[in-house]
Amino acid sequence: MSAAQEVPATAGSTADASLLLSGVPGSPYTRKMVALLRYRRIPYRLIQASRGVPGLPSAKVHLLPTFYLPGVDGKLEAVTDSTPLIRRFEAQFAGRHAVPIDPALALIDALIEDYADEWLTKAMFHYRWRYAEDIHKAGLILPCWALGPMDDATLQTMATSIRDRQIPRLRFVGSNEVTGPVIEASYVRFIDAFEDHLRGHRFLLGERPGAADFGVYGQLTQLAHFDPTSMALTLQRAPRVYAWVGTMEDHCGLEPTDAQWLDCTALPATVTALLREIGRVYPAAMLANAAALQAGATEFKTEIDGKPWVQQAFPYQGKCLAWLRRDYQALAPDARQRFDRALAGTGCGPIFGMAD
Ligand SMILES: N[C@@H](CCC(=O)N[C@@H](CS)C(=O)NCC(=O)O)C(=O)O
Repeated sequence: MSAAQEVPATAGSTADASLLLSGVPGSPYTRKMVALLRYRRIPYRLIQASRGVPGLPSAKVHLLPTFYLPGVDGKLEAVTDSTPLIRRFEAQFAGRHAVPIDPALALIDALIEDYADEWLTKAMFHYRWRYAEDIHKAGLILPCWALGPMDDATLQTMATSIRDRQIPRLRFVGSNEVTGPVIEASYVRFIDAFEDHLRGHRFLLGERPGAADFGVYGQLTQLAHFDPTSMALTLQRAPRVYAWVGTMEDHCGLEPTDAQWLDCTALPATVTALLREIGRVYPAAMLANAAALQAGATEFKTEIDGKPWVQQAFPYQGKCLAWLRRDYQALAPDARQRFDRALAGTGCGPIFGMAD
Protein backbone atom coordinates (compact mmCIF):
# COMPACT_ATOMS: atom_id res chain seq x y z
CA MET A 1 0.00 0.00 0.00
CA SER A 2 1.34 3.43 -0.79
CA ALA A 3 1.60 6.04 1.94
CA ALA A 4 -0.56 8.26 -0.24
CA GLN A 5 -3.45 5.81 0.00
CA GLU A 6 -3.35 6.07 3.78
CA VAL A 7 -4.12 9.77 3.71
CA PRO A 8 -7.46 10.48 5.41
CA ALA A 9 -10.23 11.76 3.17
CA THR A 10 -10.27 15.00 5.17
CA ALA A 11 -6.66 15.80 4.25
CA GLY A 12 -7.71 18.57 1.89
CA SER A 13 -10.14 20.18 4.33
CA THR A 14 -10.02 23.94 3.99
CA ALA A 15 -11.54 24.31 7.48
CA ASP A 16 -8.02 23.77 8.85
CA ALA A 17 -6.07 26.92 8.00
CA SER A 18 -2.66 25.24 8.27
CA LEU A 19 -0.77 24.97 4.98
CA LEU A 20 -1.07 21.61 3.31
CA LEU A 21 1.85 20.12 1.40
CA SER A 22 3.14 16.76 0.25
CA GLY A 23 6.75 15.67 0.03
CA VAL A 24 9.29 13.18 1.33
CA PRO A 25 12.48 13.33 3.44
CA GLY A 26 14.69 12.47 0.44
CA SER A 27 13.57 15.61 -1.44
CA PRO A 28 15.86 18.58 -0.73
CA TYR A 29 13.16 21.10 -1.68
CA THR A 30 10.68 19.46 0.70
CA ARG A 31 13.22 19.79 3.51
CA LYS A 32 13.90 23.41 2.50
CA MET A 33 10.24 24.32 2.78
CA VAL A 34 9.45 22.38 5.96
CA ALA A 35 12.40 24.06 7.71
CA LEU A 36 11.24 27.46 6.44
CA LEU A 37 7.69 26.88 7.72
CA ARG A 38 9.01 25.82 11.11
CA TYR A 39 11.29 28.83 11.39
CA ARG A 40 8.50 31.18 10.32
CA ARG A 41 6.03 29.49 12.70
CA ILE A 42 3.59 28.97 9.85
CA PRO A 43 1.33 26.05 10.81
CA TYR A 44 1.47 23.25 8.24
CA ARG A 45 0.37 19.70 7.54
CA LEU A 46 2.93 17.59 5.69
CA ILE A 47 1.57 14.54 3.91
CA GLN A 48 4.48 12.20 3.32
CA ALA A 49 3.80 11.07 -0.23
CA SER A 50 5.77 11.20 -3.45
CA ARG A 51 3.26 10.56 -6.19
CA GLY A 52 0.38 12.86 -5.53
CA VAL A 53 -2.38 12.56 -2.96
CA PRO A 54 -5.78 11.04 -3.78
CA GLY A 55 -8.50 13.65 -3.51
CA LEU A 56 -6.11 16.57 -3.94
CA PRO A 57 -5.31 18.35 -7.22
CA SER A 58 -2.15 17.54 -9.20
CA ALA A 59 0.31 20.12 -10.46
CA LYS A 60 0.96 20.37 -14.23
CA VAL A 61 4.50 19.16 -13.58
CA HIS A 62 4.62 16.84 -10.62
CA LEU A 63 7.31 18.08 -8.22
CA LEU A 64 8.12 17.67 -4.56
CA PRO A 65 7.09 19.44 -2.50
CA THR A 66 3.61 20.25 -3.80
CA PHE A 67 1.56 22.75 -1.81
CA TYR A 68 -2.25 22.70 -1.90
CA LEU A 69 -3.30 26.31 -1.54
CA PRO A 70 -6.68 28.00 -1.92
CA GLY A 71 -7.00 29.73 -5.29
CA VAL A 72 -9.09 32.84 -5.98
CA ASP A 73 -12.28 30.75 -5.97
CA GLY A 74 -11.31 29.22 -2.60
CA LYS A 75 -10.70 25.78 -4.15
CA LEU A 76 -7.36 24.12 -3.46
CA GLU A 77 -4.76 24.37 -6.22
CA ALA A 78 -1.53 22.38 -6.50
CA VAL A 79 1.40 24.82 -6.41
CA THR A 80 5.09 23.97 -6.78
CA ASP A 81 8.46 25.78 -6.86
CA SER A 82 9.94 26.72 -3.55
CA THR A 83 11.48 30.07 -4.54
CA PRO A 84 8.27 31.91 -5.54
CA LEU A 85 6.42 30.12 -2.72
CA ILE A 86 8.81 31.60 -0.15
CA ARG A 87 8.00 35.08 -1.55
CA ARG A 88 4.26 34.34 -1.53
CA PHE A 89 4.48 33.36 2.15
CA GLU A 90 6.57 36.48 2.90
CA ALA A 91 3.59 38.55 1.71
CA GLN A 92 0.98 36.33 3.34
CA PHE A 93 2.44 35.86 6.84
CA ALA A 94 3.82 38.64 9.02
CA GLY A 95 7.02 38.54 11.04
CA ARG A 96 10.08 36.27 11.16
CA HIS A 97 10.76 37.05 7.49
CA ALA A 98 13.27 35.04 5.50
CA VAL A 99 13.92 37.79 2.96
CA PRO A 100 16.34 40.49 4.20
CA ILE A 101 14.98 44.02 4.63
CA ASP A 102 17.64 45.71 2.51
CA PRO A 103 16.69 44.96 -1.13
CA ALA A 104 20.40 44.76 -2.06
CA LEU A 105 21.03 42.11 0.59
CA ALA A 106 17.76 40.42 -0.40
CA LEU A 107 19.09 39.99 -3.93
CA ILE A 108 22.33 38.47 -2.65
CA ASP A 109 20.17 36.14 -0.59
CA ALA A 110 18.14 35.23 -3.70
CA LEU A 111 21.32 34.61 -5.69
CA ILE A 112 22.70 32.18 -3.10
CA GLU A 113 19.30 30.48 -2.82
CA ASP A 114 19.21 30.05 -6.59
CA TYR A 115 22.76 28.66 -6.66
CA ALA A 116 21.74 26.14 -3.99
CA ASP A 117 18.54 25.11 -5.78
CA GLU A 118 19.95 24.92 -9.27
CA TRP A 119 23.68 24.21 -8.89
CA LEU A 120 24.29 22.47 -5.55
CA THR A 121 21.52 20.10 -6.56
CA LYS A 122 23.79 18.87 -9.34
CA ALA A 123 26.22 17.69 -6.65
CA MET A 124 23.31 16.12 -4.76
CA PHE A 125 22.16 14.14 -7.77
CA HIS A 126 25.71 13.35 -8.87
CA TYR A 127 26.90 11.85 -5.58
CA ARG A 128 23.63 9.97 -5.05
CA TRP A 129 23.62 8.18 -8.38
CA ARG A 130 27.32 7.98 -9.27
CA TYR A 131 28.92 5.74 -6.63
CA ALA A 132 28.02 2.16 -5.66
CA GLU A 133 27.55 2.78 -1.93
CA ASP A 134 25.36 5.81 -2.55
CA ILE A 135 23.29 4.06 -5.22
CA HIS A 136 22.79 1.12 -2.89
CA LYS A 137 21.59 3.27 0.02
CA ALA A 138 19.34 5.55 -2.00
CA GLY A 139 17.85 2.58 -3.84
CA LEU A 140 16.74 1.02 -0.55
CA ILE A 141 15.76 4.06 1.48
CA LEU A 142 13.95 6.31 -1.04
CA PRO A 143 11.20 3.74 -1.77
CA CYS A 144 10.63 3.23 1.97
CA TRP A 145 10.22 6.99 2.41
CA ALA A 146 7.92 7.28 -0.56
CA LEU A 147 5.81 4.15 -0.34
CA GLY A 148 5.56 2.98 3.27
CA PRO A 149 5.36 -0.65 4.38
CA MET A 150 6.29 -3.35 1.85
CA ASP A 151 7.83 -6.83 1.92
CA ASP A 152 11.48 -7.56 1.08
CA ALA A 153 10.81 -8.73 -2.47
CA THR A 154 8.83 -5.57 -3.26
CA LEU A 155 11.52 -3.38 -1.74
CA GLN A 156 14.19 -5.05 -3.89
CA THR A 157 12.02 -4.53 -6.98
CA MET A 158 11.41 -0.89 -6.08
CA ALA A 159 15.12 -0.35 -5.36
CA THR A 160 16.03 -1.70 -8.80
CA SER A 161 13.37 0.35 -10.47
CA ILE A 162 14.37 3.66 -8.85
CA ARG A 163 18.06 3.02 -9.63
CA ASP A 164 17.21 2.19 -13.25
CA ARG A 165 15.16 5.37 -13.50
CA GLN A 166 17.54 7.79 -11.78
CA ILE A 167 21.00 6.73 -12.97
CA PRO A 168 20.30 7.58 -16.64
CA ARG A 169 18.90 10.93 -15.45
CA LEU A 170 22.38 11.92 -14.24
CA ARG A 171 23.01 13.35 -17.69
CA PHE A 172 20.04 15.72 -17.23
CA VAL A 173 21.91 17.57 -14.50
CA GLY A 174 25.06 17.48 -16.58
CA SER A 175 26.87 14.79 -14.61
CA ASN A 176 29.06 12.64 -16.84
CA GLU A 177 32.69 11.51 -17.04
CA VAL A 178 33.85 14.97 -18.09
CA THR A 179 31.75 17.12 -15.76
CA GLY A 180 31.79 14.85 -12.68
CA PRO A 181 35.18 16.13 -11.45
CA VAL A 182 34.01 19.76 -11.96
CA ILE A 183 30.92 19.11 -9.85
CA GLU A 184 32.92 17.40 -7.11
CA ALA A 185 35.64 20.06 -6.99
CA SER A 186 33.00 22.76 -6.74
CA TYR A 187 31.23 20.96 -3.89
CA VAL A 188 34.52 20.67 -1.99
CA ARG A 189 35.28 24.37 -2.49
CA PHE A 190 31.76 25.29 -1.41
CA ILE A 191 31.89 23.35 1.86
CA ASP A 192 35.38 24.67 2.58
CA ALA A 193 34.19 28.25 2.07
CA PHE A 194 31.02 27.67 4.10
CA GLU A 195 33.03 26.04 6.90
CA ASP A 196 35.20 29.11 7.01
CA HIS A 197 32.14 31.35 7.19
CA LEU A 198 30.61 29.27 9.99
CA ARG A 199 33.72 29.85 12.13
CA GLY A 200 32.34 33.33 12.81
CA HIS A 201 28.69 33.40 11.75
CA ARG A 202 25.55 31.50 12.47
CA PHE A 203 23.86 31.92 9.07
CA LEU A 204 24.86 32.94 5.54
CA LEU A 205 23.85 36.58 5.81
CA GLY A 206 23.94 37.27 9.51
CA GLU A 207 22.64 35.96 12.79
CA ARG A 208 19.24 35.05 11.37
CA PRO A 209 18.44 32.72 8.46
CA GLY A 210 17.46 33.94 5.00
CA ALA A 211 15.92 32.14 2.04
CA ALA A 212 19.48 31.22 0.98
CA ASP A 213 20.03 29.31 4.23
CA PHE A 214 16.92 27.25 3.58
CA GLY A 215 17.98 26.55 0.00
CA VAL A 216 21.48 25.47 1.02
CA TYR A 217 20.06 23.48 3.95
CA GLY A 218 17.69 21.56 1.65
CA GLN A 219 20.51 20.32 -0.57
CA LEU A 220 22.80 19.62 2.41
CA THR A 221 20.17 17.46 4.14
CA GLN A 222 21.08 15.00 1.43
CA LEU A 223 24.71 15.83 0.60
CA ALA A 224 25.94 16.19 4.18
CA HIS A 225 23.53 13.96 6.09
CA PHE A 226 22.40 11.16 3.79
CA ASP A 227 24.45 10.18 0.73
CA PRO A 228 27.50 8.28 2.03
CA THR A 229 30.24 9.66 -0.26
CA SER A 230 29.39 13.34 0.12
CA MET A 231 28.51 12.83 3.80
CA ALA A 232 31.96 11.37 4.56
CA LEU A 233 33.59 14.20 2.64
CA THR A 234 31.59 16.83 4.52
CA LEU A 235 32.28 15.27 7.92
CA GLN A 236 35.97 15.05 7.19
CA ARG A 237 36.44 18.59 5.82
CA ALA A 238 33.62 20.63 7.30
CA PRO A 239 32.35 19.56 10.74
CA ARG A 240 30.64 22.94 11.27
CA VAL A 241 28.71 22.52 8.02
CA TYR A 242 27.61 19.06 9.12
CA ALA A 243 26.49 20.43 12.49
CA TRP A 244 24.76 23.46 10.92
CA VAL A 245 22.52 21.16 8.89
CA GLY A 246 21.28 19.56 12.12
CA THR A 247 20.44 22.93 13.63
CA MET A 248 18.65 24.30 10.54
CA GLU A 249 15.94 21.68 10.72
CA ASP A 250 13.97 23.53 13.36
CA HIS A 251 14.61 27.17 14.26
CA CYS A 252 11.12 27.86 15.62
CA GLY A 253 12.67 28.94 18.93
CA LEU A 254 14.93 31.59 17.42
CA GLU A 255 13.93 35.23 18.14
CA PRO A 256 15.28 37.16 15.14
CA THR A 257 15.77 40.93 15.12
CA ASP A 258 16.21 43.35 12.22
CA ALA A 259 19.73 44.18 13.42
CA GLN A 260 20.83 40.59 12.85
CA TRP A 261 21.11 40.94 9.06
CA LEU A 262 24.58 41.68 7.75
CA ASP A 263 25.29 45.15 6.41
CA CYS A 264 25.51 44.81 2.65
CA THR A 265 28.17 47.54 2.48
CA ALA A 266 30.46 45.67 4.89
CA LEU A 267 30.11 41.99 4.03
CA PRO A 268 32.60 39.73 5.76
CA ALA A 269 35.37 38.29 3.56
CA THR A 270 33.84 34.84 4.04
CA VAL A 271 30.62 35.92 2.26
CA THR A 272 32.65 37.41 -0.58
CA ALA A 273 34.56 34.11 -0.81
CA LEU A 274 31.27 32.22 -1.09
CA LEU A 275 30.10 34.63 -3.81
CA ARG A 276 33.40 34.12 -5.61
CA GLU A 277 32.81 30.38 -5.58
CA ILE A 278 29.32 30.93 -6.98
CA GLY A 279 30.75 33.26 -9.63
CA ARG A 280 33.32 30.65 -10.61
CA VAL A 281 30.75 28.10 -11.77
CA TYR A 282 27.17 29.32 -11.78
CA PRO A 283 26.92 32.22 -14.28
CA ALA A 284 28.46 30.15 -17.09
CA ALA A 285 25.78 27.48 -16.68
CA MET A 286 22.91 29.96 -16.36
CA LEU A 287 23.94 32.08 -19.34
CA ALA A 288 24.63 29.13 -21.66
CA ASN A 289 21.29 27.61 -20.65
CA ALA A 290 19.45 30.86 -21.40
CA ALA A 291 21.22 31.25 -24.77
CA ALA A 292 20.26 27.69 -25.74
CA LEU A 293 16.63 28.29 -24.77
CA GLN A 294 16.55 31.47 -26.80
CA ALA A 295 17.98 29.66 -29.81
CA GLY A 296 15.43 26.87 -29.40
CA ALA A 297 18.22 24.35 -28.72
CA THR A 298 17.59 21.41 -26.44
CA GLU A 299 21.16 21.19 -25.20
CA PHE A 300 23.86 23.64 -24.18
CA LYS A 301 27.62 23.41 -24.36
CA THR A 302 29.93 25.68 -22.45
CA GLU A 303 33.06 25.75 -20.33
CA ILE A 304 32.75 25.70 -16.55
CA ASP A 305 35.82 26.18 -14.38
CA GLY A 306 37.96 25.73 -17.48
CA LYS A 307 36.44 22.35 -18.44
CA PRO A 308 33.92 21.48 -21.14
CA TRP A 309 30.30 21.17 -20.04
CA VAL A 310 27.36 19.69 -21.94
CA GLN A 311 23.83 19.26 -20.67
CA GLN A 312 20.18 19.46 -21.55
CA ALA A 313 18.71 22.97 -21.44
CA PHE A 314 16.19 23.64 -18.65
CA PRO A 315 13.35 26.14 -19.22
CA TYR A 316 12.91 26.47 -15.43
CA GLN A 317 16.49 27.70 -15.00
CA GLY A 318 15.81 30.24 -17.74
CA LYS A 319 12.96 31.51 -15.55
CA CYS A 320 15.26 31.68 -12.52
CA LEU A 321 17.69 33.88 -14.44
CA ALA A 322 14.83 36.12 -15.58
CA TRP A 323 13.61 36.49 -11.96
CA LEU A 324 17.07 37.47 -10.73
CA ARG A 325 17.43 40.01 -13.53
CA ARG A 326 13.95 41.41 -12.92
CA ASP A 327 14.78 41.92 -9.23
CA TYR A 328 18.07 43.59 -10.17
CA GLN A 329 16.30 45.96 -12.56
CA ALA A 330 13.81 46.79 -9.78
CA LEU A 331 16.53 47.96 -7.36
CA ALA A 332 16.51 51.68 -6.59
CA PRO A 333 19.79 53.42 -7.60
CA ASP A 334 21.25 53.42 -4.05
CA ALA A 335 20.42 49.74 -3.51
CA ARG A 336 21.85 48.89 -6.93
CA GLN A 337 25.07 50.65 -6.00
CA ARG A 338 25.34 48.65 -2.76
CA PHE A 339 24.60 45.44 -4.64
CA ASP A 340 27.11 46.16 -7.44
CA ARG A 341 29.83 46.93 -4.89
CA ALA A 342 29.12 43.76 -2.92
CA LEU A 343 29.36 41.67 -6.09
CA ALA A 344 32.41 43.40 -7.58
CA GLY A 345 35.17 40.95 -8.43
CA THR A 346 33.15 37.85 -7.50
CA GLY A 347 32.35 36.77 -11.07
CA CYS A 348 28.59 36.81 -10.34
CA GLY A 349 28.00 40.04 -12.31
CA PRO A 350 27.16 38.39 -15.67
CA ILE A 351 24.05 36.84 -14.10
CA PHE A 352 22.69 40.37 -13.82
CA GLY A 353 24.03 41.54 -17.17
CA MET A 354 27.19 43.17 -15.76
CA ALA A 355 30.62 42.67 -17.32
CA ASP A 356 32.01 40.76 -14.34
N1 LIG B 1 11.97 24.15 -8.58
C1 LIG B 1 11.39 23.17 -7.70
C2 LIG B 1 12.22 21.91 -7.76
C3 LIG B 1 11.56 20.75 -7.06
C4 LIG B 1 12.13 19.42 -7.50
O1 LIG B 1 12.90 19.34 -8.48
N2 LIG B 1 11.76 18.36 -6.81
C5 LIG B 1 12.24 17.05 -7.17
C6 LIG B 1 12.44 16.21 -5.94
S1 LIG B 1 13.59 16.91 -4.84
C7 LIG B 1 11.19 16.34 -7.99
O2 LIG B 1 10.04 16.37 -7.62
N3 LIG B 1 11.60 15.72 -9.11
C8 LIG B 1 10.70 15.01 -9.98
C9 LIG B 1 10.52 13.60 -9.59
O3 LIG B 1 11.19 13.14 -8.65
O4 LIG B 1 9.71 12.94 -10.22
C10 LIG B 1 11.35 23.74 -6.28
O5 LIG B 1 12.07 24.71 -5.99
O6 LIG B 1 10.54 23.28 -5.48
